[in-house]
Amino acid sequence: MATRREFIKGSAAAVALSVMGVPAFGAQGDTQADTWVKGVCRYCGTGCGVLIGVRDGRAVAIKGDPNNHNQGVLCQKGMLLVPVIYAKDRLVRPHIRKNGKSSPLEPVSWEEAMKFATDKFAQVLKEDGPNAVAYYGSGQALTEESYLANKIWKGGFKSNNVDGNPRLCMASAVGGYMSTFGKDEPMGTYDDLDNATCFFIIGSNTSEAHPVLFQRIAKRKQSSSEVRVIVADPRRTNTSRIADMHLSFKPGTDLALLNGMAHVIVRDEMDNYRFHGKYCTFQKGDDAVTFDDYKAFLQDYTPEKVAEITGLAADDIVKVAHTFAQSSATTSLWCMGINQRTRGVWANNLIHNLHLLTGHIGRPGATPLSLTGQPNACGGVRDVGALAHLLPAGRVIGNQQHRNEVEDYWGIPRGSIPDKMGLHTIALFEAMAEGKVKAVFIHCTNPAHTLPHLNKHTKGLQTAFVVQTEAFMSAETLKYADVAFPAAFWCETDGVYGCTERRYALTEQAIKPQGEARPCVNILMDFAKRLGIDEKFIPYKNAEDIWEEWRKFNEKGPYNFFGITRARLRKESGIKWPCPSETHPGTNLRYVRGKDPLVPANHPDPIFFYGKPNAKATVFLRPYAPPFETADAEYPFVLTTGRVIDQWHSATMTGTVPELQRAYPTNFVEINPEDAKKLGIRNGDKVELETRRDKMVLPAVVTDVCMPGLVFTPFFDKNLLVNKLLHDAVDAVSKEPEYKICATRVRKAS
Ligand code: MGD
Ligand code: MGD
Ligand code: SF4
Repeated sequence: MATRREFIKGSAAAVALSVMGVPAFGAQGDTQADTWVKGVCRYCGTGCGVLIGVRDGRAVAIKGDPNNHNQGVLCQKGMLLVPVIYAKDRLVRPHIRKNGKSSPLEPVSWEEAMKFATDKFAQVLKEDGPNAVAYYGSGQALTEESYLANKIWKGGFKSNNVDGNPRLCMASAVGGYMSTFGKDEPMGTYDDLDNATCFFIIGSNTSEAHPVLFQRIAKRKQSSSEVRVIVADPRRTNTSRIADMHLSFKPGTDLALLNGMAHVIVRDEMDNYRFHGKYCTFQKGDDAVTFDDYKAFLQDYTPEKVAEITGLAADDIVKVAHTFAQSSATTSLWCMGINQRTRGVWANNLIHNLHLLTGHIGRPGATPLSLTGQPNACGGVRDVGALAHLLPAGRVIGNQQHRNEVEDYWGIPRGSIPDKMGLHTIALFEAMAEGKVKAVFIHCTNPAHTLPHLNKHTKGLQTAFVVQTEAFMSAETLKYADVAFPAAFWCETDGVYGCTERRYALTEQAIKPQGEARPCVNILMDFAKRLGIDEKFIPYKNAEDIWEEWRKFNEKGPYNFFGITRARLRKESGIKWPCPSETHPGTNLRYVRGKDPLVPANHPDPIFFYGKPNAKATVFLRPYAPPFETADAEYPFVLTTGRVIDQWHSATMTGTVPELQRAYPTNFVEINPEDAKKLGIRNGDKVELETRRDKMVLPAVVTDVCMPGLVFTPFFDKNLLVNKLLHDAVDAVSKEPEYKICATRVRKAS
């Protein structure tokens, strides 16, 4: 077996080839297409524009959209999307399990499947009430689907049990933006990557998870000797290849590092007093404090103390803080290494703190920019509020005025939306196991593979009645489904995706759905109407009607994208909100006078944090706290999990493409050569990982990507469900699980 380093070199070459070498107008497949239909890549939150070549009603080719932000460039996953549509294991007929969980899934007609599903839901709604039903959705669903499901559940069934996989992914970033700036979503965009002189990349393996953005960062680095790249990740990933400084520190100690950087910046007077003095307040818990209190708090984070906690050299902490502060424009990028943590929201706050302290914000190249994982977690779930505590456009369940605004817009009596938050993901699956939630509608996600602590949470799927929309037979969750509805896949239907940079873009229908598959908005509407939801409440003929309603919802308020009409989306390759009118070009620099249309032109200050009642962003005093599990004498290693470039989550899609599957055929465990030597493990040996939850044997990849004491495994392989090993402790605020850190034993398997 190739070492991880060799893998990475191979992947790096693949990235270079597929990302850098592919000419902007190159295409994969048969280029003799009759028509080219505009869309967005099905995979990551980079949101690359694509053109799908169609001939005789079949998708035959794909190329990057030269007019979208990716300028015609795609990575290998994007380039290999077309064959996924025609994979042999596409789910193309409705199925039901007639006699309970142990009976087989059998193909039936749509009518029989719908009746079976809605009879059970009707029974549960009648006998157990709205809190006994739930919707579990996805940042991969189209915006219209998530908006519709949210409306049906919260306004129709009167159940706030609406959650989804963004809870596992971006919830901590949402918590960070909401608490620091008062509103969700980044203020920066990808244009900042072309202007930054310092990149602070923390907890993101950009090269494997957002390859086209990585290429843009690499290009920027090559363009000027002034540009510095700092990568803070316990693993020496492919991303660190372009780093001037790679900080490999003890997993879970980011809070100390970030406070340490703030300490140095303030101590060495590299903070921008004019900026934070004017635009910020300081807060400890719920209490307002002063800048001097903050300085006193930072005394606990001298470089020497932080070095002890993190394992870094004190000098490196000073150097990194100076580089961050002294560059002319610093962009921070982060992803799951920060979010999937029991202190994920705090870690997000501390990244924002660094920008607010130094004034690296609101200028081209100077911004905190969280990278979104899924193609539509931003637009589809965060913006439409399809989570248990949210309502559309930044409103929250807990606020009566917000509920009333939504009720009025939806034309339902005030008091219809329950005032109590629904169940967040982990609580939802627990409630399913306890029999409190009796029926769940799972849409475009595969929780039986991707939830943490799987042995515990699959009990919920085993106990509750499960209706699932799916596109591929290999999805692990189908093993628990009572009803499987075949979903029209990417480019078999139309809808909007919203990516990392607040850009909404349309994926148009290019071909007919395979077999009997149907667009999920049709499935949801049929389902709801059979359950008595009034036609007038969901009066849509198609996804476009839903978009119209949603666009108009946002005519006023801080999420304004009234100007993003379907007609514009058809013509333009994505538009970034705020965008209040049909002639507005979209916004790059949010909260900036003269750039953001929501900042009045005559506002006295150049920056206006209008998300906050006092128009000031908050610098939070957040102390270091260790992760939920740390290595100890009994379980002496830290296990972390994550992505590889060629596989997507549970691999139902990428696993069908031989070129991608061959690159990473199975999960494996990365282990440092020092540790391997001590344990007598060689490359390719079978290694047993044992945590407090379960144990599992995986092939070893001996490599210095992991620091000593740390092991890494990807999670795509359904034959080795590594999520059985993980705990399900969540962030106190965002309720996002700490996938990134648990304690484990490591031994050579006999
Ligand atoms: P991960 O591999 O999950 O990817 O994108 P990323 O977050 O970039 O984790 C990133 C890094 O966090 C890892 O390199 C890991 O070593 C590091 N890390 C672990 N513990 C710590 C820690 O304590 N501190 C810090 N600072 N870092 C730590 C995820 C993104 O990728 C997401 S959310 C989705 S949904 C998409 N999924 C996806 C995919 O499945 N496959 C591919 N190829 N691309 C994808 N893109 C998106
Ligand atoms: P996917 O494989 O993307 O993973 O977790 P999931 O969302 O569960 O599941 C998408 C499902 O939708 C697949 O079954 C696919 O076949 C199906 N599908 C594809 N296209 C369509 C369609 O058009 N319509 C419908 N209805 N279905 C479709 C992702 C989750 O994983 C995320 S987002 C994160 S950030 C977490 N990260 C993470 C981690 O870092 N480590 C570990 N160990 N586990 C993790 N799990 C989480
Ligand atoms: Fe698709 Fe992400 Fe690759 Fe772009 S970078 S082509 S969105 S997988």
